[in-house]
Order: sequence, then structure tokens, then C-alpha cells
Amino acid sequence: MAILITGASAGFGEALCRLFVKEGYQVIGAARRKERLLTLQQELGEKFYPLQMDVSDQKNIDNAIQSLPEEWQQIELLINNAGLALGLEPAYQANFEDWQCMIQTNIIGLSYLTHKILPQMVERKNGHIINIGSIAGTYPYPGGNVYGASKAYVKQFSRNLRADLAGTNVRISNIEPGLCGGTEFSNVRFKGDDEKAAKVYEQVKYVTAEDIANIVLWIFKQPKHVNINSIEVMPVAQSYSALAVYRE
Ligand code: NDP
Ligand code: 8X3
Repeated sequence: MAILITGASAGFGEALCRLFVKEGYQVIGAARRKERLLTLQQELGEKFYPLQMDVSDQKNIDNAIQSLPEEWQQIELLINNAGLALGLEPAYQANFEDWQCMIQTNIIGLSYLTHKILPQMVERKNGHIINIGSIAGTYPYPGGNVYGASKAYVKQFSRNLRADLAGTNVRISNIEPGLCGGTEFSNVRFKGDDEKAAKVYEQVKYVTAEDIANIVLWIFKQPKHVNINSIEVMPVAQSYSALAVYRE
């Protein structure tokens, strides 16, 4: 049985691959950048299978999953981690192509892969899907528009999956991280403006990819009769602020 981790070429996904291989699991790491996956394979060895897959393209998902050798086809844990935010402009200035890309990746890609893998889990009466949502799916912020909405989808989709999966033994969890640094998230959001990206993490003791990987492993290692529905995690340095009031 294998663990399928999307978004394995960077950030959370890369840390997840390292941790799960270290724990002795067979790990399929999926992403678009094959060379990154091959470098990871050199580090992790035969327990790691690099799978080039673009989750925003359904045909590509079909082909990638079909290409898996037989001994890698049984998935006991799917970690839907691949995702992105693009831009931080207000909705009236945002680029619609960015919105489409986030919807295609964070919503449609995640749903399609889930739809593809779920039946084998239900048939075996054993499986677990861990989605990577975000605090942005709960707390709105200026410029979060479609990114936050896509993560709200992940939250509610996870809950509704639980409703459908009652009696199947298949577990569903949603992790909602806040400010996490050391990944490419903000470099992607700001489209390669690395200086702007670095400012997001300045003088903050942020949550790391390794912290998230440890939480995912803990969720998965709970006894099979225990389902962690959701976990919201922030750095201690991040907290709430008052609702904004616009004064004329
Ligand atoms: P990174 O940008 O570091 O990593 C994102 C990963 O997703 C990369 O491996 C990238 O690989 C992959 N990816 C993106 N688009 C696609 C695609 N179309 N097909 C396949 N893979 C894709 O980000 P993080 O590790 O920080 O984020 C991981 C997840 O966690 C995301 O869903 C993000 O929304 C969420 N998150 C992040 C937070 C943070 O503060 N960092 C906080 C809350 C949630 P490649 O480009 O090679 O395809
Ligand atoms: C990433 C966290 O607050 O930048 O999902 O949206 S945030």
C-alpha cells in the first residue's frame, strides 16, 4: 500500500515525503516539476516514487495514475496538498486567469483526484484522505478573495465527504494552517517577486513545513476508529484582529 502526496516538489509536500519515507511508508510524490521529484528520489531511495502530475489537468491525472506500477496502485492515504494562491489584489483589480488557475487547482484538481482514488478505499473499507485547507477558508482578509473561497470549498467538501463515507471506515481530515514559512507559497503568490515574498515572514517565528508534516503524520497514526475532522494551526505569533470599519 502506498501514500500519495500531491505538491511533493516543494514546501509541505516535500517535508511530508521525507517524514513518511522516514517512518517506513511507500510514498508517491506528485508534482509538475519532475526534476525536483527525481532529486528527492535520489535522497529518499526506493521507498519514494516520483510521479509527474498536473492536478489542474484531468487527462494528465488520468494518465499519471494509470502509469503507476501495479505495486504502487493501492493508495491507503491521499494527501491533497498541491495548491496555490495567486495575487493579493482586491477582487476588482484581480486577474481572472489567476482566479481560474486557483479554482482549477485547489478545487477541481483536488476534487477530481479524490473522486478517482476514493472508490478503491471504499472497496477495501480502508483509507484516509487528508486535505490541506487553510485558515483563509474561515477568516476572510483583503485580497484573499478566490484563494480563501477555494479553501472554504476544501473545508466543506471534507465535511460532506465524511457524511457520505459513514460506515465505510474511510477517514477524512482537513488541516487549516495559518502563516507557514520556508515554502514557496508567497513566491508563487507574488509571481517571483522574492523580496515581497520574504517580507511576509520577516521577524515572525512562523510554522514550518516540518511542523505541518508532523501534524499530518499524527492525524494518520491515530487508531483506525478515530477521525480527526479538522485542525486549525497558527504560529503563536499570529492571532485575530478586530473587524474592519470603513469610516467616511
Ligand atoms: P509551495 O508553493 O511551497 O508548494 C506547492 C506545491 O504544489 C508544489 O510542490 C507545486 O509543485 C505543487 N503544485 C502547484 N500547482 C500544481 C499543479 N497544478 N499540479 C501539481 N502540483 C502542483 O506551497 P506550500 O507547501 O506552502 O503549500 C502547500 C499547500 O498548503 C497549498 O495547498 C497551500 O494553499 C496550503 N497552505 C499553505 C500555507 C502557507 O502559509 N505556506 C498556509 C495554509 C495552507 P509544482 O510547481 O512542481 O507542480
Ligand atoms: C495560506 C495562509 O493567510 O496566507 O493559506 O492565506 S494565508
